[in-house]
Amino acid sequence: MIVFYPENHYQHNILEVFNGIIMPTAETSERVNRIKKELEQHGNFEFRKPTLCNDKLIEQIHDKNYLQFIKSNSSQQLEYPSVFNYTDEKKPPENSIAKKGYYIFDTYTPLTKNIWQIAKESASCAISGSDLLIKNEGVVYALCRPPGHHATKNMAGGYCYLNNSALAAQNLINKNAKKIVILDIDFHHGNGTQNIFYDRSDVLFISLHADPKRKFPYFSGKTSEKGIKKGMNYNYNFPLPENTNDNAFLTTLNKATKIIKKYNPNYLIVSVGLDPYEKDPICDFKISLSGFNKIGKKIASLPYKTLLVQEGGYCLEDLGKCALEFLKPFINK
Ligand code: Q9C
Ligand code: ZN
Repeated sequence: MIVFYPENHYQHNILEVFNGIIMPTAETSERVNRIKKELEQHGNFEFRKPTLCNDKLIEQIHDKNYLQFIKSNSSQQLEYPSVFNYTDEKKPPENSIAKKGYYIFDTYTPLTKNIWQIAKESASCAISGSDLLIKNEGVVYALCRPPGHHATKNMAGGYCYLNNSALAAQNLINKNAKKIVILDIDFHHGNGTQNIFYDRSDVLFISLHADPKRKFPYFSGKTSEKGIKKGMNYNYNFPLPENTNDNAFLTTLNKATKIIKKYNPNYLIVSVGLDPYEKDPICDFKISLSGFNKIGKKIASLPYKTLLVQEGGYCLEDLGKCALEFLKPFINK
């Protein structure tokens, strides 16, 4: 299996502010180091550098002013929002403190000195992966870091800056795909992907995740969020309770695969979070290693050209094994 890997990701090192206190984050460079090492030891994975994508593609998904905001950061320190937009003013502010609260929705996702280059390289992994699907090279894995599914059209958050899966989907649409499914199995709701495609019927979004009443991103991920305008009934959320186990997850995944088959997409993009894992330090599902293998098998049994895009997953100790168990069923698909 071909794997696209962002070789400069190790330069991306953040801290998060929680309840007013700056502290280490779970989103570290060691995450992708562990996954890479495990796949290299297995042997059936070929690592490639992505081709850096065109900014024009990014402008199709993200707001120009938001992109300008992340591109023009020149600070050497981590930059956090302090005051969030409390009005319904839609015009971007001039003030640099106001801007941070306008374009970042939490205190976990700081700007860094090279965030534009870093986020673009991560997105390019997913985009290069989608280009290979067109050439029919089998299933491709984009080992993206930073992750993408929380990034909306115009806001960073949840450790995400550019929406890697959404950019891959748009690239396929530009190259003549008519229907794409993005299936999101990360523990957290993919609020960014939902936001981007909420009024579109050409990209159907399905997310299995922790009930937002209990967990981040708190404000979205309810079953009642079904899309708007042309996108009505092209958005599906499956919020799940604490301690969701392999069987419960697979039962819900079955409902998702029925929706996918009915839509019959040209391509399937999977936002692969490994944070539903039973030992994940920040999550509360109970998916086992063999559970990831079963989830992989179920998704791999679908008859679509498939791109796997790495999102979250924070149990450093077992992250490589989680990835390998999930990926095994896709080798030689
Ligand atoms: N101590 C992804 O999995 N939670 N993002 C912060 C505060 C933020 C998760 C916890 C979770 C973001 C891609
Ligand atoms: Zn997550």
